[in-house]
Amino acid sequence: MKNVARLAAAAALASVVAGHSIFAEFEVNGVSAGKENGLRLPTYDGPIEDVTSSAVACNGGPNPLVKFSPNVIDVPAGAEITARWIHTLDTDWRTGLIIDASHKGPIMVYLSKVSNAATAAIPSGGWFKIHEEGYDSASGKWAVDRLIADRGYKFRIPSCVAPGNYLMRVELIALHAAGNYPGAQLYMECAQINITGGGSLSPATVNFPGAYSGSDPGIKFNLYQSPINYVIPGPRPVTCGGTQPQTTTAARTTTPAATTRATTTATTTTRAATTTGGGSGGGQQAAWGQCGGISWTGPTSCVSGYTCKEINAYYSQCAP
Ligand SMILES: *[C@@H]1O[C@H](CO)[C@@H](O)[C@H](O)[C@H]1NC(C)=O
Ligand SMILES: [Cu+2]
Repeated sequence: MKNVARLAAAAALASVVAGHSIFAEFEVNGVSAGKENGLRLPTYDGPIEDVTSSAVACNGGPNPLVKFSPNVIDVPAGAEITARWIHTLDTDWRTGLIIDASHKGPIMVYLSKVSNAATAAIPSGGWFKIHEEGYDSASGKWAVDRLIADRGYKFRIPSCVAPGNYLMRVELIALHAAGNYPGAQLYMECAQINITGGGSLSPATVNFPGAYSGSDPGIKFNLYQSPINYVIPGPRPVTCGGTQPQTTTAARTTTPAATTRATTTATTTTRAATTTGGGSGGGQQAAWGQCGGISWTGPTSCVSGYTCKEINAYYSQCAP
């Protein structure tokens, strides 16, 4: 009966693109701001692939922004944010598809200060990174693997960020087809937040477009090599005077000088690796899902109307 349920689910997904995802809700210290609240959203869950387009800042372009929340969400500096990506806006993050497991890659968060987050034009400048996580060779997990396992992705607003309104750019990059450029799939939406408390951080900033190029090793990247040495694109995240702004729980008892060095890398590695199911054996893969490739053990046939097409030796997907 599991298979029946899976087939029914696959059939239901056949009319939409199964691989994609959309950042559509967030929590502040464990309290949801409400689905689609405080966000600028497209209804289509597709990626941005052109890192030189203006849509690389807060989506739009091929996925027009059509859902504007009128609300700005208060976020205390130092707060823990949980970002919820869901496959489509109709998905329930508790039970539904988050993003296809093939879509491995890093997760990053940037802020840009604006006067009124509800009404500001999407800024091309002023962006600074507050969090990043790529690949952890110790656990063999990408940030996206943790997002899928946890049905949400946690990060912290650095306590030293200056108070005020910001657009918060929460970004996931799927690398399954990133061997050539364009190919990396950037999934980001921008939240409208008002940081309260905080400090007086005055960070160096980058532009979107501008922070990434098609030749960046973090954008043009072969996911299927071994060992994996992944360089997260963009600048390194800001730090607050040696205080690690990430969600690591390890107590730091090092000297100030050593701490300053240690905090320049932000990948958290303290979580135990929880595994997610990979391929599921039989059944038919949904539209755009993975259906083949070296070490793939999941379904190799596709739902009606789709055939399994090879993208490279490691990844085939169900295409019309
Ligand atoms: C941001 O928060 C501060 C501090 O609570 C408040 O005074 C201000 O009105 C808020 N601004 C917006 C635009 O929400
Ligand atoms: Cu996709």
